[in-house]
Amino acid sequence: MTIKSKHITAVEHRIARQARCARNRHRSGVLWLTGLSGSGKTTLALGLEHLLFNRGWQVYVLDGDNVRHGLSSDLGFAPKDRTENIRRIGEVAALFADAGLLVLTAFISPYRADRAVARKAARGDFHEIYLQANVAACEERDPKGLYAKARRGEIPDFTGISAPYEAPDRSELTIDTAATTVEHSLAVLHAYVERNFALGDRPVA
Ligand code: ADX
Repeated sequence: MTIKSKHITAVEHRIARQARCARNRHRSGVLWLTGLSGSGKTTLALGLEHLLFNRGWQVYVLDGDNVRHGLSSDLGFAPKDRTENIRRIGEVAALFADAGLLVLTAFISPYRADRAVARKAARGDFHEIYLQANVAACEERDPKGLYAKARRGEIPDFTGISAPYEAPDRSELTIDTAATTVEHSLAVLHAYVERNFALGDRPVA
């Protein structure tokens, strides 16, 4: 990334990230959920956040539809807008991770190169979770009625219909959400988080 400002010098924090993680009794990092609209990103991110919060974790969800009401309210769905959306979220997620949180992101993030940029921003603490539901399954669910609108030509650049989705080739975890229940997907995600982020003995909720 190029930096436009000149004469800027980064400062060292006096509280190390490890100290924050030790206090929270879990590692911090980014769990990056990617998949088509309707693949279950928001449902699973919110479910996992709830479950982990109740067990004492410092956890927060960044969600596409929400972020597009604020931080990314100036962006649409053209490729360069999506790239900028994901760049911003990647940087914000990295900051949250630096603050000691486990960040769950729920963005379509259709371009491999953009996800690679987000991965780089998190400097290694990035886990790409692919929610592998195909267009037919997502269209069948169509929770917001957007696929029907896109088919009628009312939404341009709609992912899976008139805009591409590039499936991950290096995801840390893949869940076929078309072939499994929400409860089972949540259990898989929870087990993954415990394996990769838990530290020491935690209180039982
Ligand atoms: S991303 O491509 O930049 O990652 P993001 O996750 O922020 O997308 O936003 C996707 C959400 O915006 C979808 O869940 C859907 O509700 C809504 N949406 C509106 N227009 C589109 C579109 N053209 N393509 C995909 N999603 C859209």
